[in-house]
Amino acid sequence: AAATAEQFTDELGQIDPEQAAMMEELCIVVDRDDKPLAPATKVQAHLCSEGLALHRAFSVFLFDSSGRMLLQRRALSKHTFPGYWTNACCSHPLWNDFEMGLDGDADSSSALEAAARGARRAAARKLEQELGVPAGQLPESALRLMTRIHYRAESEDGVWGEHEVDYIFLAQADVDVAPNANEVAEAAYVTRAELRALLARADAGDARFTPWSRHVIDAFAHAWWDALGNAAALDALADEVIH
Ligand code: DMA
Ligand code: MN
Repeated sequence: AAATAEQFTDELGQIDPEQAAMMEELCIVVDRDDKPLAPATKVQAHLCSEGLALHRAFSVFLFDSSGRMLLQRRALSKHTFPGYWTNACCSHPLWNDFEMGLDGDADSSSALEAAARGARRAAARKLEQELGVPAGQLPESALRLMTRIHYRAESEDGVWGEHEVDYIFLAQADVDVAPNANEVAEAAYVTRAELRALLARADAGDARFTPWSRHVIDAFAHAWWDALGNAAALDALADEVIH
């Protein structure tokens, strides 16, 4: 921890102090097949100058019972993609047995099942810290793993970036949302038509979407919308591929 603070003092000094305090979290560096290789601090894994090591992440796409999708606009205090619209909640499972799913009956489950279990736990942690969703309102079993995507994107400043295997979870539930202002500038439920209108605004340069949320929306979310509420149809849309 001391080495991190010393090594990246300049970069950490430029960002929001509450965000900087979380930059010693240990991300899970993985290979292209999503096999864990080593821990890396969040600061190291997200600095373009450090090479953006591929690491594990999750993205929750949350719908309410009437089928509206929860979007958030990232707080300006976020060093990556500040002020961008994105899906309900994203972050990283951490390098520990609990969030790597290596505790308990790990021996009897596949590597993907274990990793997904860990990612669901990280999602529960961040849904509470970022959006104020009370623990238990969205049980881990409610997070349906739809797919994984591998992507790399630099933030506009060229200093910070992402390079992730992102676990894409879908959930449909009515939850209480109380956004943490250090994480989220604004949260809003949108109908399919309202999302289309916001995407059109983004295409016109009037709003911005994070690259991962835009990709998932364009490639997958429209099909999910047709299948919402139908477990078999949602199962049919899920896969074990890293896109
Ligand atoms: C990182 O999200 C994860 C993805 C899928 C981009 P984030 O920047 O919101 O993470 P954190 O809230 O941990 O800073
Ligand atoms: Mn990341």
